Amino acid sequence: MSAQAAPTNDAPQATADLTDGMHLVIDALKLNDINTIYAVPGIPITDLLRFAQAEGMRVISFRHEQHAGQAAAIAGFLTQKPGVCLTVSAPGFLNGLTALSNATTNCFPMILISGSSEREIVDLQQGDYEEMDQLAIAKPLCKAAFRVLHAEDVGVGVARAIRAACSGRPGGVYLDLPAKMLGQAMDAAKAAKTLIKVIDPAPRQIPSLEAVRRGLDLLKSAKKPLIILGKGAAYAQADADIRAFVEKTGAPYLPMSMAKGLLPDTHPQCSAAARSTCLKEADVVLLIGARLNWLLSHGKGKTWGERGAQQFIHIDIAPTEMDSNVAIQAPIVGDIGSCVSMMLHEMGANWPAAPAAWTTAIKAKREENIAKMAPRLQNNNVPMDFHGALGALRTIIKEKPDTILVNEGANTLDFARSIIDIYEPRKRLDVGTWGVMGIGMGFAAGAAVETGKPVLAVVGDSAFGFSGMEIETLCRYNLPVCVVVFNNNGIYRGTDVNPTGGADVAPTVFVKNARYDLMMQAFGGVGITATSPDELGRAVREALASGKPTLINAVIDEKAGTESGRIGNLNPQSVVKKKA
Ligand code: FYN
Ligand code: ADP
Ligand code: MG
Repeated sequence: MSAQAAPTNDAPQATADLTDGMHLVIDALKLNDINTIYAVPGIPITDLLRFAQAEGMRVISFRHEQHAGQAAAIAGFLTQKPGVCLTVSAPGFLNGLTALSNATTNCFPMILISGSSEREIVDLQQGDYEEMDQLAIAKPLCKAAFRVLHAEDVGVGVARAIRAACSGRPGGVYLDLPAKMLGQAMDAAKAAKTLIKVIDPAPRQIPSLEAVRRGLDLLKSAKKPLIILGKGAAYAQADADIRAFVEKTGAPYLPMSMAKGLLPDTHPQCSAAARSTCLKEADVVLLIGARLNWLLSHGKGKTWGERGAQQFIHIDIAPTEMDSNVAIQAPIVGDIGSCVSMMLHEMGANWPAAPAAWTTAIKAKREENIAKMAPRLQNNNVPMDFHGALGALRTIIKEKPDTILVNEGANTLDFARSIIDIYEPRKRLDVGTWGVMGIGMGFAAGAAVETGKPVLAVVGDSAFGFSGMEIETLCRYNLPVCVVVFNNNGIYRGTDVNPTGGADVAPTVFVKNARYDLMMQAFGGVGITATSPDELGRAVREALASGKPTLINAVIDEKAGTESGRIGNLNPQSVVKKKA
């Protein structure tokens, strides 16, 4: 589409038969059914954002590029189309890199587009405005990176970015657009011919029949089969086949955090509540879209019973993921939808039930752990502890299973993962593979914009601090997000003290009894403080029913937290004896 009259700025008025780089970027995105841009305006992209909005795209402006990028990244995870984040040059580009890297690490399709300085000045290091070789800096942090120097190449650049982000293992892509190119004019009719509608950006990767049969033979031979579902399985959107496959095997399964809800956490085969036993004792482990990385102790050591006796079947779209940590006896390389449907077909009608001795043992362990935890979830203590507060939220998600839960923190993350059951696919969005604090408000905004569903963001007070200013963004777009800040006065807890007795507080302690709810009121949102699980439950129900941007400051006992939640073991232990 040729350029429209600029809505409100002094940019040169494009004439009917001319277009320019900015409009070609918009046309290329719209041609590929990308209709939302997450951004922070500024030189040289402010007008591009104005034009995009004038041409019917949704433009969501944030206060910091990292959170615009996190919103774009989670948009990619939820829709399988690349989320697009647009930033200014240099500092704005750098602010977007955490999100670009996080998308790549988590295999979310996302495109970071940044304005940049002119090559001829940057390459001679002559000191341009925000001079930086952004393409070179981005390359190691993303799946692919491209620069477009001529307006007639915008169509190719956007097409390549889309295909790189979505095909194979999805990930983050960087697209570098120097300011001069954005203003480059060209004949509109000629320009239209340079645009590319990407055909089949994420082609199915069909596994070999031999690999599928090898995997099924190994699974059938198992005395103690275990299936582990990872966020790749959630991303695949092959929900019905995955459920049918898991149920056909009858085997216990473990959902990694963002795979929760592929089958309801209350499913009889869900063995999350017997995690340690499953990992220690399984003899054949089928990984579906889950990597044997740190979250699974690299497939070896104490977590796996030190026996090294497990045999692994691994379904992943990335061939080089196989053997990355331990030997994989049955690699099945392909997209999960194709792999699972082929396995279902090859299993035929008479697949043997999983060995009863194993399923019975796991069921017993699961019920024992659930029974042990149950009473702790019913308390109405004041000040609240994590279990009482999360017990109230657990009940609400059970009542409203289509609510999207965003979760970050240390104790707030780790306790919520095992306490709040998820019932539908892609309804739990959290810190994922990299443990990034600060995904909260960006993920909440992106999920609300992309799905229109109610979002409940349950975040630690420290985690909230990384993106807290974005509650103004939530209010500005009136997004249906209820933020619950678990306020325990600090990182992990609020009780550390400065051993010197000096005036400075301990490094992990915050202002006592901070009123995060008043921040939300400052922007016209609903701000409430809750001091008991009952109060918290009432306030969240009201917020989800109203659809209004709400922040609930949930006062948690500052003694309740543990250092680093469930991963305290990752902290180095000092040999130096603490001064008495
Ligand atoms: C789980 N469990 C349950 C339930 N669900 N018991 C009762 N009821 C329910 N519903 C049990 C489970 O069987 C385990 O007990 C225990 O609770 C913990 O389960 P979890 O959390 O799934 O398992 P674990 O051991 O913590 O998993 C390791 C991990 C996880 C690394 C995958 O901790 C994780 O994902 N951490 C992310 C940390 C992070 O990224 N933090 C951000 C940075 S903040 P047992 O089976 O008896 O062991 C840091 O400071
Ligand atoms: P809790 O609910 O346990 O009190 P908080 O949100 O208060 O959790 O604290 C979580 C904290 O964990 C983070 O804010 C941060 O200080 C720490 N942390 C752990 N891993 C990371 C990481 N990868 N990046 C930044 N902070 C981290
Ligand atoms: Mg805290």
